[in-house]
Amino acid sequence: AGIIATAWFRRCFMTVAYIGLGANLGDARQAIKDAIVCLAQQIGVTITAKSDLYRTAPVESSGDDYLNCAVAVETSLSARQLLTLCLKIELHFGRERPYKNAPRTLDLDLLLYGDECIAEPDLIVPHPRIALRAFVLRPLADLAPDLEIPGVGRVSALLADVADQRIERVEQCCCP
Ligand code: PH2
Ligand code: MG
Ligand code: MG
Repeated sequence: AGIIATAWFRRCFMTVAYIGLGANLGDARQAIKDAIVCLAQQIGVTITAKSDLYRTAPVESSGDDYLNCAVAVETSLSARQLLTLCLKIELHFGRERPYKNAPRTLDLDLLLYGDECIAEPDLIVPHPRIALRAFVLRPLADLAPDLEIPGVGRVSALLADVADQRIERVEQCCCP
């Protein structure tokens, strides 16, 4: 009965979301690792999978190469609450926004929230540039290659279209 109740609870109250992590300022590798630990400690957020860690060329950005990865979470938070949490954690890790796409100590992007499509000025899900960026699609493919991004397409198929972007795996799973 416990197992059935738990399955029912998860189906009714939990959403699977995907969060992309990136950094190219300071100790990017440490910031990403620590941010995942920080996410995991939040009430209402369980990390269910982590992608490999990738070194990626800056896209419409400058500075050093980025490190990027992604995590799958199971959450009882709303998309809005999850976004607010991501922004709070970014600030905790010293995020500054001197100009658009500036190099950053930590970026946490809400990529997907269940199969929801949300279009509010400051909260767009699926992430608006999700299909254009290997640094998002490659880590997502580690987590869910067959995932159908609502209104966009299947992760594995989208990934084939960004094969020209420089990305290399640097670590098998970016967390302890
Ligand atoms: N994030 C951006 C802009 N460009 N390029 C790479 N390689 N990785 C990123 O995470 C990234 C970017 C805006 O958030
Ligand atoms: Mg971003
Ligand atoms: Mg961001």
